[in-house]
Amino acid sequence: MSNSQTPTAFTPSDFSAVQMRETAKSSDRAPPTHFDAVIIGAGFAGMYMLHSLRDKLGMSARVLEAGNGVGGTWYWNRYPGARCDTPSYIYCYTFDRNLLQEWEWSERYPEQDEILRYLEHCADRFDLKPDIDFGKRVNSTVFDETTNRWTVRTEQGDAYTARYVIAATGCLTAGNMPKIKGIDTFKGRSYHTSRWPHSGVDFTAKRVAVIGTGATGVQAVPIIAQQAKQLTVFQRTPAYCVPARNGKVDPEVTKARHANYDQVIDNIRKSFFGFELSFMPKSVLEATQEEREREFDRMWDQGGFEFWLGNYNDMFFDKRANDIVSDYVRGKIRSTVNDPVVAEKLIPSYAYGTKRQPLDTNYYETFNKRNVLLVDAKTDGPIEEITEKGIRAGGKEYEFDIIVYATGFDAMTGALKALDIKGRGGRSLTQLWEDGPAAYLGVTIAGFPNLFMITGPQSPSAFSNVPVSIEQHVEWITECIAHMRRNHLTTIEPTEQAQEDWGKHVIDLVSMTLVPNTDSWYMGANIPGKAHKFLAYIGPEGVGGYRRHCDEVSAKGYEGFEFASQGQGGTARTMAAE
Ligand code: NA7
Repeated sequence: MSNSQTPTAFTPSDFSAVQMRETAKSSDRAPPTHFDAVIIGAGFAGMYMLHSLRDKLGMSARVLEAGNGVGGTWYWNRYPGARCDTPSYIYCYTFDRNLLQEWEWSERYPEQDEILRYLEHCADRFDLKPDIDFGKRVNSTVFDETTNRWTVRTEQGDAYTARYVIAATGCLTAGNMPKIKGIDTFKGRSYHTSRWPHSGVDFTAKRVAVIGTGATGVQAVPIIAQQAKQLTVFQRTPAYCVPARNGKVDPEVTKARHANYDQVIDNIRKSFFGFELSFMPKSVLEATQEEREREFDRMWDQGGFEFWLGNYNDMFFDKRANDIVSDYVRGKIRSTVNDPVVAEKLIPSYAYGTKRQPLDTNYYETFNKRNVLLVDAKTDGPIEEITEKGIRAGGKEYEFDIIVYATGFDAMTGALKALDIKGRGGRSLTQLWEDGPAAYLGVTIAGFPNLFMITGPQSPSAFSNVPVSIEQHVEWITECIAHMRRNHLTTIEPTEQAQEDWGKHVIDLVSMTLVPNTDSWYMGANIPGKAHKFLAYIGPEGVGGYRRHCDEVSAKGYEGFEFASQGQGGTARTMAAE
């Protein structure tokens, strides 16, 4: 792969063109090519989907991938400090016990390049690459009701037809480049963390701005601050960070986990969020102050998501309980940041845990460095415009050589909308989802036959350890397609009623928590104009309960779905059971 094909610095309004440079290859229109299934995306999800359909069901399948390599998220997000916040031993495939035994992770939280090496290894091990077309960005996905086939087209001019389309496009794929006045006028270099140059960026002796303090900004800021002459962090909403406490994995621990992987897998599959964590079976309001402090300190010292997903069981539900947890983290920020004025700017006011928990390594400490400045939208004034020389905020112009946009994603729906999906009667998914997504079980959509989403909206997806949810969806979809093939069924789609009921269930459940009260990407609130609607699923028993529910749906002959079979006499539509 030549550097000319990799993302580079760019004019921000040219963001989509940057994504395109990655894929700019042949533009000749090729004749349609037919497969049983087209899978879009070659990350964790697309790779396992290909392996399942091709090697378990013997189907012809083709993966279309915009990048020039496998890895999805881990192919694109190469910014300084990029690493997974899930412990490595459970951020991997579990479907192949030999693969689990073969691979040894070096750190508690794997770095981007280690995950990418792992996925490369998996692609080679399962011989996936011959069935992946790289450098193909899908821009049209249309269902033909006369043939019951999908036609999938790419920006490169290719056309594929398939009985099934599986969108393995990821939850956090479509980068959010904010529409800030003057954004193209900046004469220095601009980068978005989700499209980082493969050759890296040298910050030495540079004046650098980072816009955004979500999980990405929190990882990047301490690393950039080590190199840059001057780093200015533009914060719109402060984050509650918990220490990652990353480190090398003790070989004895790895050995013990390898000896016990069946139990680990069982634990994560049945768990609430796909981790070996569960809430404490107690209200924080019932605990004595001494007991709380002891538990909070224990989780804080342990590091990682336990403080978020293994805390007292009323933290997500009761504002008074949440206040106690929030105050503990606020206290930690105050005691870490030397300048009390800066510390107050870094302290969030919303309920702890209702935005994605960033894990940090020296994030708050970085604001004690002399070369680091925090510009807070609330107290110093919001960003007004990007100028030729830098950024104007709160009436003051700050000058930079480099601006890094750590401004996140059009989460959950952005990548799906980019496929320009049209179902029965030419119905556009983008239009249908104007008021927010609707998807039965988060896997399928009424009026879009044989279209499946892996970790789609209204499934646990980004509110879980994603590989666990990916494997569950891939296995459920594989079994569903196997069922159709055994029963000579041509199409499957959910009924409008089932979809509506599921959507109501999703909203009813999340409404019991504090999550909808906070503006976050979980709620679609980070993108101007996007509908405010919860985009994931938090069930009464989480990932484990959701898995059981999906299995019950299939065991009841795919309850809520409608099948059609195409015989000689035309199409018969049934609520089929095996
Ligand atoms: P996030 O979590 O969406 O964070 C993006 C950050 O950028 C956040 O602090 C935003 O503030 C800020 N932002 C976004 N637009 C603007 C504008 N226009 N002006 C100023 N600041 C802005 O994305 P990440 O990449 O950090 O993390 C995404 C996920 O990737 C993460 O949760 C993990 O699951 C992996 P806001 O909070 O919206 O006020």
